[in-house]
Amino acid sequence: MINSASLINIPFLELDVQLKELAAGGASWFHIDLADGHYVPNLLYPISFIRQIKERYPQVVMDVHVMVEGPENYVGRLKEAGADYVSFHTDSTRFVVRTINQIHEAGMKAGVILNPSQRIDSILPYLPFTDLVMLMAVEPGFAGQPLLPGSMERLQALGELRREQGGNFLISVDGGIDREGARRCQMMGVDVIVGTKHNIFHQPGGLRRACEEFEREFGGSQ
Ligand code: S6P
Ligand code: MG
Repeated sequence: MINSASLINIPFLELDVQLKELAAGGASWFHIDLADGHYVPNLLYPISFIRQIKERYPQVVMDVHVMVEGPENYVGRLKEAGADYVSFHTDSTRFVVRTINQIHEAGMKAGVILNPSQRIDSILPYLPFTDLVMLMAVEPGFAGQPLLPGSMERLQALGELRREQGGNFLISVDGGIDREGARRCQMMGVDVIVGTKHNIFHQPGGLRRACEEFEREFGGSQ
């Protein structure tokens, strides 16, 4: 599985140091949350942040989580900034397939995201088009939340849907997954776990060691 470290966990004044620790620990994806204050009641990261991180860590996959209304309006600028995966919420636009196509036309990978209140099978129409499905195991918008009950069962259902449909998209989970949860995720065939305070940040041995341990136990980058 891939550990996609959520940069929201890094205090701004410690960005330089903690990004180096992540890189030294082998983190190959960075998860970058964007929020517009409309889709969710929070404001997160200017697009220029992605560009600055990508310039310094060109080898790291920029896994951008777009929590905005009308994500189709941001595709061009995300491409310019160096985004690799652009994932958006299916209820944030009336044009889900069109937005996926725009992301692909810009040369990026497209992901669709399921909120805790959405049915798993609501994703069906998009499966032939998407590169990744991300399941929210917390409500979108804020860091610091516990895993929502039922999230593991929902991941299981998503894995089964992928098997039934013969899809080849990645399954990603954002929020609240601790090490034990990660073991269960691995058995369910989850591909990407967002790195949070539950698994890599705020761990007793430090950030670098937590990343190395994740790599050793769950290994493999895509
Ligand atoms: C939530 C956001 C998530 C969080 C991540 C880290 O809106 O999409 O990506 O940043 O879950 O949160 P924490 O506090 O659990 O480390
Ligand atoms: Mg996120």
